[in-house]
Amino acid sequence: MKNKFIKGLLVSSIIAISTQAATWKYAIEESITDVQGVYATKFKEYIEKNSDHKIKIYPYGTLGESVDVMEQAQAGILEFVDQSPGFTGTLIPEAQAFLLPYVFPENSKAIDNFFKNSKAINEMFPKLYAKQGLELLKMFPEGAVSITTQEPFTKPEDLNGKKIRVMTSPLLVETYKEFGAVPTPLAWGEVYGSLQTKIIDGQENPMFWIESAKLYEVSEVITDIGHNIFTTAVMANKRFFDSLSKENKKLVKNASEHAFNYILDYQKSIIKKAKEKIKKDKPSIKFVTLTDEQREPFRKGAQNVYKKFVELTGKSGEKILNQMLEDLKEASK
Ligand code: 6CS
Repeated sequence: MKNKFIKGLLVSSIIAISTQAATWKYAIEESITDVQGVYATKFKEYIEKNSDHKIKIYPYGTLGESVDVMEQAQAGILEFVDQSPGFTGTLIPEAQAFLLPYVFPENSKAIDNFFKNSKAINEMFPKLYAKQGLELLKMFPEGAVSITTQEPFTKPEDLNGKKIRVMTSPLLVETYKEFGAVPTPLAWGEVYGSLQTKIIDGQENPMFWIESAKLYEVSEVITDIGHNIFTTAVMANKRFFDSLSKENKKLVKNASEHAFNYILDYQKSIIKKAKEKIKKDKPSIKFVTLTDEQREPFRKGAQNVYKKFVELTGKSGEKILNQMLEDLKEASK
């Protein structure tokens, strides 16, 4: 009788602990008004509306560079983290599949379908992230990647000798070598200053970020060669996620879905405004879109980057890339 009573007491206190209101820490690589910040805010709103838990968002600059923040998430100091494959590539080489040039279509409906339904994202990548102590919750697009430079370019030879900053991914280094440039991997915090002091000549990023981080102030030309869509990923510390009750796991999944559905349209809606703001602030800026014909040599170079990806990631990378290509075909139907 006494044993039963103690057992009951134990069970109810375990339930009480696992359902206790908590404050979960969530770090992003951008400011609160940027795409990752808007996603995190939607996630927070859902969690706080549907539970007693609270979310504290840590924007870029509060906890260190992206790589430092990831270490904190893996160690369980942070419960949630947003990190883009451009940085995760050193930890999970296969994540660099999202950086491969000319893999994504330019059709935005197809891109949405892909991020919603991709088997690679929803079934294969979570296993790879889990091996690094991370529960992959969502991957989402932040817009087409443009290249900023000091001078116009229309072919790879024009980029010869030009130092183009990339995120710290070996695959992005290979990409820009194929594009004719001198790839220069740098942490985000060094980009504006390096452009200003002319240590580098250019960099690549989506339009909203070129505007919000004021990269256009230290660039003369913004060129679209249609080579990539900026992808990011939100994950939870796996030990933390696994320790959650069934309801809390569901809460986190639902909050992710809620934020994801919002962000797909949101990230599209800000591109035009960003471009207009840049033009207004710096009328001398040149926007260039390469024609299909002009893109051809860049597409050709991309073939070697695919080979390099398989070299870097082996059978596992090849398998996931093939699945991604199949998912993209399906998404474009
Ligand atoms: O280029 C970068 O490093 C940054 N770009 C974006 C769009 N988000 C965060 C990242 O650190």
